[in-house]
Parts: sequence; structure tokens; C-alpha cells
Amino acid sequence: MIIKKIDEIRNSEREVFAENGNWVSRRLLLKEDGMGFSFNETIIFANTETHIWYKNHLEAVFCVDGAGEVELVETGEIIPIEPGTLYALNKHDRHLLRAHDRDMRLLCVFNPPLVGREVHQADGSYSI
Ligand code: 9YT
Repeated sequence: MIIKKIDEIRNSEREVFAENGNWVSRRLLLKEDGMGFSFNETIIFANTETHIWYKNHLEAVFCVDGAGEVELVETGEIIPIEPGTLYALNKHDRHLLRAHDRDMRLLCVFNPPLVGREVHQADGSYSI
């Protein structure tokens, strides 16, 4: 069994900050942990907007704190996010992720699993 504590992830190699300062991702499970998915706690900082397009991954996101929204680029549809909301990018949906006036805390699962210190490429994706 694997046991992780978020405190051991903070200030370690598994804590990754976005280059634009919009978020921090604490990577509790990575590919090397052998689960077939990765599992992160992500804080989206207040009043930020991030363009994301996970063309190489599927991601499920569950909000546990804060509030924000996802705008689907293709349709302009806006989905509000609050604690208890899950969204799953089953169509590799290109989107804009916004946090409102306080930080949003999300739990994020990726398939295939992240391998380490991925940050968004120019097109909003992570490499594989
Ligand atoms: C929701 C989302 O994708 N945020 C960007 C960071 C990502 N969740 C990660 O690497 O943990």
C-alpha cells in the first residue's frame, strides 16, 4: 500500500508551480507509483485564467474548496465550479479555467499518468 501525506509533497520535487504563476500542483501519485493514473492536489490561484487543452491526457477534476468556472472554447458554454463539482475532460475539451476571488482547491486525476514535473506547453497540453 502507498501512503502519502500532502505535507511531504510540499517543497519537494513533486510540488510544481505553473510558469505563469496561475497554479500549484502537488503530485501525490505519478506514473512511477504504478497505479495507471496520477493524482494531484491543485490550487488554482484567485482571479486567474488558464488555457488548457489536454490533447494527450484525460483528466477528471473534483472541487473541494473555492469557486470558479470552466469555459469550453469550442461552444462558449460556461460551467460553474463549486465544492462538490466534478468535471471530466472525456473529449480532450479545450477550455479556459478561471478561479474567482479566492483560491480554488481541486483534486485531479490524469490518464495516462503524469510522470513528474509537467507544466503546460504553449498549446495548453502536457507532453507524453
Ligand atoms: C485543473 C487543471 O488541470 N489544472 C492545471 C494543473 C493540473 N491539474 C495539474 O498538473 O495538477
